[in-house]
Amino acid sequence: MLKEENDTLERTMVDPMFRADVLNGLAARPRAIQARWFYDHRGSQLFEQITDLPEYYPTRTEAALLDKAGPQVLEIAGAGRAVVEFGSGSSAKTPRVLSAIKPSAYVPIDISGDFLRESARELSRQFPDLPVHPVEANFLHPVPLPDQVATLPKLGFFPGSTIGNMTAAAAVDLLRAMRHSLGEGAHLLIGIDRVKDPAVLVPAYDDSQGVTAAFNMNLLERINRELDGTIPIENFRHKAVWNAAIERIEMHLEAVRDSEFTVEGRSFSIRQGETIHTENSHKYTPSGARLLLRSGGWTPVAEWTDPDDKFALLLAEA
Ligand code: AVJ
Repeated sequence: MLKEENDTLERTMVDPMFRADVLNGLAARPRAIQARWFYDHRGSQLFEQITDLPEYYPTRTEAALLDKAGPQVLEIAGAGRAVVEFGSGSSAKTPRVLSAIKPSAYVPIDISGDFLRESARELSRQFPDLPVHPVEANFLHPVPLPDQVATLPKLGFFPGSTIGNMTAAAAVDLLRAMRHSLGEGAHLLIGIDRVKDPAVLVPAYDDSQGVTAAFNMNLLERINRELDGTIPIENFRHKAVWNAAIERIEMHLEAVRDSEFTVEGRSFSIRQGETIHTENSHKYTPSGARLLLRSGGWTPVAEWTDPDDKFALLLAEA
């Protein structure tokens, strides 16, 4: 299918999972909608902008760690592996890893086929000799890998502290699923954000330019666009809070006045001060991160951090 045709189709198509999650989430108490729905076209653009913000340290800190760790990962895990990236998205960090690790194949796994094919094409341009085998799948469940990489040792790659979006319980399930997907003898290279001073954490999720606010608010705009919603956007504001007990940043959309609206014909109301919980970003201490990996069936074998210990890259073996 041509790219243009595909875009047109997509604009008129609504993901039934999005619809169900929004309707259930607005009816639930507390109200909550999964963070995965941030990433429509506009949301993905805004996230790209977030990664460049002065306050948002994770992306650039991890990029430097990947450069530092590359040669050592190669030493420990060996060349000739199939690099399997979970939630490859736009694969922004992938070239850093591929050039250092000298893999025999690259397997990007993503739930969004459009992103996947686009980034697979881009990667093939940059690494013309590297076989790329994209897999469109939900990696929360074990994913059968392509036959072409069956006999190769695997290196899983899960950057960006994406695991932080999950509760610890869900993260453990995911790590186990990855272990199943990758098999015996596999390694996993994973980025995990650190617990730190809320004076650093909160601005990373509530930046001075308001990009993160726009990212959060875009979810309401997406609901209005795709689900025929009448949410009065100006009645909501972005809120980022550090939940110290659970060691996570929470993003909410807070009603600044009592509001009523409909989504897909269903009526909802929210009182001033009540919120819709839209994202968790769990942070881990050094021992917490290692315990998480071990709980998911992975043995930590190496770890890299920046001088301020803002972010960690961990290598583990199955
Ligand atoms: C892509 C989930 C790692 O939690 O830091 C950035 C998403 N949300 N700013 C994060 C996000 C608000 C990001 N992850």
